[in-house]
Amino acid sequence: AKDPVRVLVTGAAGQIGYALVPMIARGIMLGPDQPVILHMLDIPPAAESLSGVKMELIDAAFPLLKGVVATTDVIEACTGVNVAVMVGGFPRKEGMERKDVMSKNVSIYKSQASALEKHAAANCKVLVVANPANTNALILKEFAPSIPEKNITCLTRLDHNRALGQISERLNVQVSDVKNVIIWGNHSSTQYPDVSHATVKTSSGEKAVRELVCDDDWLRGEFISTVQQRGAAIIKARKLSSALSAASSACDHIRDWVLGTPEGTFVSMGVYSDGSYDVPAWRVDYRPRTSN
Ligand code: NAX
Repeated sequence: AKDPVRVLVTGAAGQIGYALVPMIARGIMLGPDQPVILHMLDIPPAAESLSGVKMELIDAAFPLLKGVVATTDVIEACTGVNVAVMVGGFPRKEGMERKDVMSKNVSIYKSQASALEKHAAANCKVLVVANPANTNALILKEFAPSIPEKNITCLTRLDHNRALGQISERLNVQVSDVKNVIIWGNHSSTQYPDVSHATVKTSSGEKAVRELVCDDDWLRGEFISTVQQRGAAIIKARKLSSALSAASSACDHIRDWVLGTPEGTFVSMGVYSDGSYDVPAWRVDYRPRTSN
C-alpha cells in the first residue's frame, strides 16, 4: 500500500473548503489508490466550524482518509505537508481599497510562506486559490525563497474548465471531448480565454474548435465575456461565489500536476513568469514600491 500524502487546505471551514475536503478524501485529487491525511487550517473565529467539518469527515468514513488535523496553528498545519492548497485569505469587502486587501494578505501569506518553507515536506507543491490568487502566490514565493518557483502556482483551471464548458454547450458535444483551451493573463475579468489550439474529438477525428463553431463574432465576443464574467454570474444566481466548481478545479490542477496529462493534452495553471510563451518574465523592478 502507498504511504499517505499529507494535503493542507487553508480556509478549510469556508465554502470552497467544505466542498474540497471531501473530494480530496475520496481520491479525486490524488487518485483512488492514494491514501491521504488532511491538514485543515482556519482562523480562531472559525475554529468551532472547522471542528464540525472534521466531525463530518470522520462520519463519512472515507476509506482513503488516514487522518485529519484541524488547527488554527499555522506551523502545525504546515508540518510535513506534500501538497498545500491555499484557500484562506482576506476577501475584499465593500468600501475597501485594493491596497488594504493587499496589505492584509501580505501579512497572512508572509506567515504561511515561512511556515511552509520551514515545515512542509521537501518538494511540497503549492496551489493558491484565494484571491487575488496570482498576487497571493507571488507574495508566498517572495517569502518562501527556498521553495522552488515552479512549485508555487495559482488557480486558473476554473477559468479553463469554464471555457471547456462553454464550448461544449455551444457545440452540443461532451465536455470530455473538448480540450486544449488556454487561459492567458490574470485570474480576473482581464483574462484571455484562447481557443486557437482547442479541439473537439469527433467520429471523424479531432477538429479545431474554430472550424466547428464557425462564428468568430461569438468566439471573440460572447464566449470571452461569458468566461470572464462567470464568477459574477454565479454570485448573482447563488448569492454566494463559486465553490463546488472551484474545489473541483483545484483537484484537477493538483491531479494533472502530480499525475500528468494525457499525451497531446494541455491545461492552464498560473505559474511564475520566466519569459516562456513570449510572456514577459517577472522583473524585480515590477515590484511595487513601498510607500505609505
Ligand atoms: P469563504 O469566506 O467561505 O472561506 C474563506 C475561509 O478562509 C474562511 O473560513 C476564513 O475564516 C478563512 N481564513 C481567513 N483568513 C485566514 C487565514 N489567515 N488563515 C487560514 N484561513 C483563513 O470563501 P470561499 O468562498 O471559500 O473562497 C475562498 C477564496 O477563494 C476567496 O479568496 C475567493 O476569492 C477565492 N476564489 C478563487 C477562485 C479562483 O479561481 N482562483 C475562484 C473561487 C473563489 O472565489
